[in-house]
Amino acid sequence: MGLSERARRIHLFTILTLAACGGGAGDADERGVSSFLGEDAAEAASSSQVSASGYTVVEVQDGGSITGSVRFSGAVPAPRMVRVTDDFDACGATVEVSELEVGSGGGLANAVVSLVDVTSGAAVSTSLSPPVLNQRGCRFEPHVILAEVGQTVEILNSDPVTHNVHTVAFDNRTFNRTQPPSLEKIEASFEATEKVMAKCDIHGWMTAWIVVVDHPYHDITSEDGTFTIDNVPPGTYTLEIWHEALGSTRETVTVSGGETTDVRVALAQSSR
Ligand SMILES: [Cu+2]
Repeated sequence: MGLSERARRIHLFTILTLAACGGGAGDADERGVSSFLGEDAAEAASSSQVSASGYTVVEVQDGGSITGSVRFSGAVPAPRMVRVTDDFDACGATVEVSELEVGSGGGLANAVVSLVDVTSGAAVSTSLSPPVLNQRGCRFEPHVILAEVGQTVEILNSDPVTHNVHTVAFDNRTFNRTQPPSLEKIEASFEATEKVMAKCDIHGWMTAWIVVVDHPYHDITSEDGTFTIDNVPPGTYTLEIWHEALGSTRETVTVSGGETTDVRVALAQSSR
């Protein structure tokens, strides 16, 4: 395909030291996405859907892509071994809890990569299948999911034991529900863009993140740390890279029509 041949490579080998407290609360900037609409966007808005935050759904002409990878720089912390005190059949005798999932090449999984200042583009629903958060082997799977504002998230329990789904949020209503194996699913939806943490009060190591979005320009890094954001209207944007344990950082990216911009970022743990 011509896209990769013409790919414009911008290598941003940024080693970042992040503030120790930059974790879960690092969403303030995303909530502050500008609602200012330029002339073009304002014109498009007259016949298009506009979200509460000012994002306008338009037909994307000659979109470009952002691909790249997020790597972890530094010594990977050893996993923590948690001794299970109950529900051995489902959870095992011990559970290995890793703060970071780092692949063999240093790729960092479960980082959320987002365009934080995009004001118009494709509809989010075209890129998201109904999000499902499962509880299996006393873990949430996957660890991070995306959900559109107002979209139904299905929370399942595949284990033969009771779990408890308790969300931690600031801009969304929280809930705290017990889920025995007999309860096929819990359906939840979220009103505002935010990174919502879900945890199980019964098994303290069980955590997950539901990233509530109002546009499609997000991705979650895979096991090798790679990500792809497609169909981006040409322009210059701020790309945020967020990880629950490492906080967030931002890069400026320029997207040209029909081309791919490559972004490579390394995150490091702060010296605490
Ligand atoms: Cu549980």
